[in-house]
Amino acid sequence: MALRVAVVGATGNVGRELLNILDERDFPADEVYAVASRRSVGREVSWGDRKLKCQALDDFDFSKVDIVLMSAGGTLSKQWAEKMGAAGAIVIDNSSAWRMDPDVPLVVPEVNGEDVMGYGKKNIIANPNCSTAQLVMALKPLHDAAGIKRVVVSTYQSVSGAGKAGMDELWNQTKGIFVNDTPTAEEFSRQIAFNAIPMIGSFRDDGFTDEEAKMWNETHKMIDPNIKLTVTCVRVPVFVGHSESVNIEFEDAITPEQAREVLRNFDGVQVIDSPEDDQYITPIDCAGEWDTFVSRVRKDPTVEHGLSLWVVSDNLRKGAALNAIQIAEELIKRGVVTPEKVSA
Ligand code: 11C
Repeated sequence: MALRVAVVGATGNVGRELLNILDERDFPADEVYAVASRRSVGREVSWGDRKLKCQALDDFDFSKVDIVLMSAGGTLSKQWAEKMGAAGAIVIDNSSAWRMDPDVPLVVPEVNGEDVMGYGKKNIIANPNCSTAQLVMALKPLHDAAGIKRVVVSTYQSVSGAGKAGMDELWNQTKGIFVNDTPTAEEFSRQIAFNAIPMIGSFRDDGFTDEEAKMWNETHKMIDPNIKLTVTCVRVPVFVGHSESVNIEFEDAITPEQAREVLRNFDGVQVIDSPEDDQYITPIDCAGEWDTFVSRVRKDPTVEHGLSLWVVSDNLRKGAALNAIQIAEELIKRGVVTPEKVSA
């Protein structure tokens, strides 16, 4: 008997990717339950070539599953994750609700996979924000190689980060503009079609947004609290794939060639970087991929030891669903959940 998994938020962008990736990676589950809000009960979603009917969150018995993959927003996570954990399931939560809780590990397996072992206080493990997940994939090997002092990041975030409604808004505004419709902005604070919006989430008193603060807080928790980061998050009219311009100041010398080598040797990172052959990555190239891609690695001549780079990843995959499933795989690898244990 293999593992039993519940996907909560199964009809959303990330929920559907969770089901796709469980199948693609041949995750050892023999039961997968699709759980959603009451209005989605009975709706069918696909797990490979199997069809699952959504069950209501309110009625679901979480004691019958080993792992909950939860992507239903922070409010529902706050309300439900501890109860699911108390019922015996380990909850891997994709929202921001638990990330900074000292009793909840925040994990990108390639970066700090060993931290999953701290799952036990609440039976919850948090998945980082999508823009942080791909950032730490690039920062961690470089920090280990040359010690990062300070990072300046500007993001170019796709509309799928705001859910299916965000994708629909870009699609409808883009079509509408060709027939002289007046665009209405609902999911985003301004027109997103043919535009760029320097505000994601909500403003804080210090002028940054909460999306920007997530990137430094989560990087500190997963890699090193001494790394200084300043961040600007921007929404761009791209459907899938977040991009980041990353400028790094190091303690020690590191050349672009050394950085490319270090990045290439890190699991889950691909370096696509040959200006002489016009080779670099764009979000369209990374949609549907598992890896984080790095391009445009170059020396920053304005500081003693500096590099600039471009980091791109599928925000629904490494930024969300894939990372959550990798956390579940890490739990299997470390013997926390095993098919044998379940059948015992
Ligand atoms: C976006 N990064 O692109 C956000 C979505 O804290 O999990 C994910 C927000 C979060 O809009």
